Amino acid sequence: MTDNRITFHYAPQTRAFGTRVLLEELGAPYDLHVLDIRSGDQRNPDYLSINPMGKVPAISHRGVVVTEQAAIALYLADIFPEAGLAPPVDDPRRGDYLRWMVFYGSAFEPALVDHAMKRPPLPRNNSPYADYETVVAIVNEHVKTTAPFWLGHHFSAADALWGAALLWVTSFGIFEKTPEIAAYLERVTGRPAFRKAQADEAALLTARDAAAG
Ligand SMILES: N[C@@H](CCC(=O)N[C@@H](CS)C(=O)NCC(=O)O)C(=O)O
Repeated sequence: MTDNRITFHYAPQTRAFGTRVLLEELGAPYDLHVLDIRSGDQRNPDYLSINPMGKVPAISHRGVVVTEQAAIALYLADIFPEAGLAPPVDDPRRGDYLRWMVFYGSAFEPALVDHAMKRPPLPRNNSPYADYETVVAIVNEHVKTTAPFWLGHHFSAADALWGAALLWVTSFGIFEKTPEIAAYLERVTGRPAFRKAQADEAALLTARDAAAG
């Protein structure tokens, strides 16, 4: 029998949350390796041998290590095809799916972080994401026109990534919670997997605080 168990390198209240949502949506078996990033666990040599960036999330699966949220989501959704959270390779929706997963890390996050940090914008033709306004407009237009989920009718791994990220950026006030974004977030965060990931994370934080005294 193939061992499909995942080791999930995770820290609460981080970008690893979306991966946790996806693992729950997939019904994937996983063991948590919890890092305390406040005390620098992510820079221990053991962890740097897993992710030299010293970042979470990361996963280990059958001797394979995957880092970067979007890559992890693409990998997991393909490893558990029975959950139907990734359009198959010959599905016409596959192109859109791949585009949005990569756009998240290569355009959306850098655009938001640069803007939030008030970094001077690069000339549009040198910037990997054109400009902040374009990125925001593209995402808002997508959410307005594609419903109920990121790729249309069916929940996919793209929703675990984008749902967790939009929840994070709207709650930090660095992305506007338009009525359409709010409605999308309600649909994603109301799902049992999302709620379980939130409840499990809250329990972990409570246990950590109690242990710290
Ligand atoms: N590009 C990475 C970013 C991951 C990331 O920034 N993780 C943060 C937590 S939200 C982290 O591990 N920070 C610890 C540190 O940098 O020391 C991804 O998308 O997975």
